[in-house]
Amino acid sequence: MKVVCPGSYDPVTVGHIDIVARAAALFDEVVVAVVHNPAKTGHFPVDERIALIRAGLAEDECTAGADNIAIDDVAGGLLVDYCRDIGASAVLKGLRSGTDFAYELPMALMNRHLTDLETLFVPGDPRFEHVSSSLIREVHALGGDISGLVPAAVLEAMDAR
Ligand code: COD
Repeated sequence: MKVVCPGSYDPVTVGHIDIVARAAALFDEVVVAVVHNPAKTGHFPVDERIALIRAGLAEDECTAGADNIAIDDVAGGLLVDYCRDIGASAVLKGLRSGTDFAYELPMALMNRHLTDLETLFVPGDPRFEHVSSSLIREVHALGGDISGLVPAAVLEAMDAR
């Protein structure tokens, strides 16, 4: 069974890597889909986000060398159409809190309404409950220490900017 882990990944964090690692242990194929609006520039360009995900997966002991994880660039359009096109049966999302669930549930219901695409939720690791890409960007920009919360490659890329 093929599952998609969609997100902005701007940038990838240890919370994302944990969810992808757990997906890879459960499913035959995992596609990390970097979903973005081509009209908007994020913090990192999409090709760099993809390179950082690749580096982050290679750094992690659970995902290093895994041959069932692919990374894809999904520019615009509905997630349900992308999943149908690549033959994925479900999307998998990590939940940090009830707030995440409140944000995710309408999308899950809409996706099921549109094409019967199922959304599966896994509880995020409580060690990373406070970790989001936006907080990582903000804390780093203000000089805070984000080591241990992002792959080393991400820290290097953020320091270099
Ligand atoms: N622990 C566990 N899970 C985490 C953590 C953490 N520390 N950090 C993030 N996650 C999970 C998030 O809960 C989310 O499930 C996933 O990782 C990705 O997170 P982000 O922040 O990188 O990405 P988002 O939330 O900005 O991505 C939103 C999507 C791009 C997936 C969404 O907008 C989408 O599906 N868009 C496609 C267009 C579409 O079909 N729209 C209609 C939807 S009904």
